[in-house]
Amino acid sequence: MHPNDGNLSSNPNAHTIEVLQEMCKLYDQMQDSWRTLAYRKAIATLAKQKTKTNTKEEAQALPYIGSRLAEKIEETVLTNRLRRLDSNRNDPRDQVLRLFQNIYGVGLSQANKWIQQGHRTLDDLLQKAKLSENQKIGIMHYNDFLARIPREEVEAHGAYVRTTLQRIDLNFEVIIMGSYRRGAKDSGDIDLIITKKGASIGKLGSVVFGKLVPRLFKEGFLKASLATSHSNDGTKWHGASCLPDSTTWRRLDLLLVPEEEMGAALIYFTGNDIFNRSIRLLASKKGMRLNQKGLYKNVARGRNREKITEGTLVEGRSEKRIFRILGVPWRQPEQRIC
Ligand code: DCP
Ligand code: MG
Ligand code: MN
Repeated sequence: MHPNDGNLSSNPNAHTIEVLQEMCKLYDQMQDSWRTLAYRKAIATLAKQKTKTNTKEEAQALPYIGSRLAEKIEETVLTNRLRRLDSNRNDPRDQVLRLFQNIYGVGLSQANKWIQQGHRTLDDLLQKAKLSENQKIGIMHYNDFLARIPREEVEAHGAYVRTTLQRIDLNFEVIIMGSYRRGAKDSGDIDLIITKKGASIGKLGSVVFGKLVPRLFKEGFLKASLATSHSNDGTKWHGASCLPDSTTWRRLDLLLVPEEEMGAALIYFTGNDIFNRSIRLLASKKGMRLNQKGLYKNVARGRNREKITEGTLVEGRSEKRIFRILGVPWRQPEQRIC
């Protein structure tokens, strides 16, 4: 789960969760996806407790918490910190690695490459490294993109896009998704679904890419497009936006969704990513497949669950019906944290 989903400050395990979240981030940056997932599940479990979890035994009795993690929870409660975290924080190489990996769009291998080339600071990179346009923007707006976006500001970006879009066509809708829809008090970026009743993906694309995006750039609201390798299927736009009275650039993601795919898109773009992984796994165990466009049946799968045929569409339109067909009790977005 994300630490800012729901209201964590009132949680009896708030401090423990904060420390575990830091550990989780370290493992994520080391691309240790197994430990990252284990930590995230444990964090979500702790966040649901009504009382403080103090001992190893108490922790281990909870779902998704094994003995090693239970020991770490006890250590955190007793010492207010984790030794493992301290040693990692003080290692200069890890500090540079973290600095570089916190550049938007930069992962472990790119960060390591720069370190091997002898770079140690953001200035080194700007002056000496060969950078892509995306990387330059990520470095120039390093602090902007790392900062959390208050809920009201997420709303203001959504409203800005909506107003501009509805001046082009009143029947367009803009829905704020991601951690915002899960009720988070602040978000890492702004995720918007753009849709219109009866409009095909081609029609949506021609309005959004042909009119909306150029207009938003001209007005100075959009500042940059940030291409990613998986964004060029004509349904997504990634970039940066900035409110008229501000100088802080925010990350903005647009997802174009035709009406008949709305339910599947709502599930996908609400997340969180862990929830998506588990609901997709459940679909695959039932011989179905869930992606951001729909729920499919009669999907032939091979030995390793890899799909052999696409299957036939069962449901795409309605979020609730997808849950029902999968046999998953309805969960409010606020509850979709693991
Ligand atoms: N998503 C996913 N798998 C990913 C990335 C995203 O399923 N690898 C889905 C679930 C996310 C949603 O897309 O909730 C939006 O992605 P974000 O990266 O914007 O994540 P959130 O909005 O959930 O959190 P944040 O506040 O950090 O933006
Ligand atoms: Mg988001
Ligand atoms: Mn996003």
